[in-house]
Amino acid sequence: NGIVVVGLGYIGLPTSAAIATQGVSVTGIDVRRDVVDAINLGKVPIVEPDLDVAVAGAVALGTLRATTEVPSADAFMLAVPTPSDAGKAPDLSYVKAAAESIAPVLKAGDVVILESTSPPGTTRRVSEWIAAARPDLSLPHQGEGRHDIYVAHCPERVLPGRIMVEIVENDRLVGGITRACAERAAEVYSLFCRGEIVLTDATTAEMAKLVENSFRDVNIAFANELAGICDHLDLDVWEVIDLANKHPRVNILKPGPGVGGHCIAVDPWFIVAAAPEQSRIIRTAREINDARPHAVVAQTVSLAKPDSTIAVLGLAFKANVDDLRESPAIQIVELLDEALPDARLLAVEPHVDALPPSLAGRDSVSLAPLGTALAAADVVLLLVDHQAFMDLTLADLRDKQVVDTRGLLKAATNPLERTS
Ligand code: SAJ
Repeated sequence: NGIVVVGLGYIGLPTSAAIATQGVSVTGIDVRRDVVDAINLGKVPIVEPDLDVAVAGAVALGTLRATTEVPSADAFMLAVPTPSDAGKAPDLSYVKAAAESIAPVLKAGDVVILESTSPPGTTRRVSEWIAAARPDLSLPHQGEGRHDIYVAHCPERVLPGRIMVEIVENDRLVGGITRACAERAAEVYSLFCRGEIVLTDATTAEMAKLVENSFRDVNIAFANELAGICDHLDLDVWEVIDLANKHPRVNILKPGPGVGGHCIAVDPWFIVAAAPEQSRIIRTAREINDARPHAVVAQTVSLAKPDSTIAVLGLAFKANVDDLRESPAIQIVELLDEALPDARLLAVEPHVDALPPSLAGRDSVSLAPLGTALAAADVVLLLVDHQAFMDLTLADLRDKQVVDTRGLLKAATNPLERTS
């Protein structure tokens, strides 16, 4: 009867394509008609390496189709957003709506899998929401032994930019409300995963996923704190980190202009919300990373004149993606425009052809090709280490003020040679 995937975004669409490529029939559901229509034409509304080929191939093969109406199936995967504002309770309304949208077509034996990153306890709530909509079915949270529907959490873990590789290769956690739930959900992943499939309970899987992203956030915060310390001590943070990382058990991440994207800057708050008293490092790391854009703006303002032309290299939240969601670069341009209203801001972002809404209405902000922006600029602010900027050197920018938040233009010589 096939698999239904609810939500055709950065996770749902690649997952649908990966399963459909194996010859299994997949129906993708999205509330957006334009997204559904594009996919049925074999087109992909997001930029992700190899996703376009996989979707076009599966649509041509006839194993992938998209629609707005949920059909009957054997397995249902929910891949919808779980937004959260700093420190506030996460918004589970999309998960609830997705659970309620599949409830009418569920039949005994079906498996329901929550892929969305979620606060501890959400998978049980999915089971409760389905039970409320379908009193004729027994659900696993009711704890009465055998149940009609199997409910599990299998958190997505793919890295944007490498999604099509990681969706197949990564190990997967499958957390069932009961063991039978985990076993049924694992069968679905064995259709397309080559990594290890590890069974656990639903709440442990929810927490493990949040811990993965919090681990990364805390480690990036450590690097960002070092950037502030080295700046204060007039040392090159990149050099300090390179040297410290020569120790066999030290592996410091890279400082940057802040932490963006939909996951790492959001998920730690789920833990803080669930255990506020206990989550001290996790909360502080979030605060350190959230403060970075302000530090970058202060440094740029200190180097610029009120009417400077500033080339801003990169708007995406990280290298080589087109995703501007929750990008610290966008926040930096907004803050700079407010701090220097007479400056001209030329944004260079090779992955998009229009400014995002929060920048589009601003007279002093425009998109420009790299060459044009560099020729016009007094100040160069490097925010994203895109491949397109890799050939730049400090020598190219010698007559300009430079703020390099990604260490791309770091001096090539040893400090001993620079001071002698
Ligand atoms: N960043 C730094 N310094 C670094 C590494 C990253 O400043 O050394 C910044 C990036 O520029 C970016 C942000 O952090 O703004 C996040 O980028 P990322 O590449 O670390 O992570 P995401 O958000 O693209 O994907 C993460 C991944 N999680 C982990 O690596 C633990 C991915 O595996 C998850 O599936 C994804 O979150 C998710 O959806 O949860």
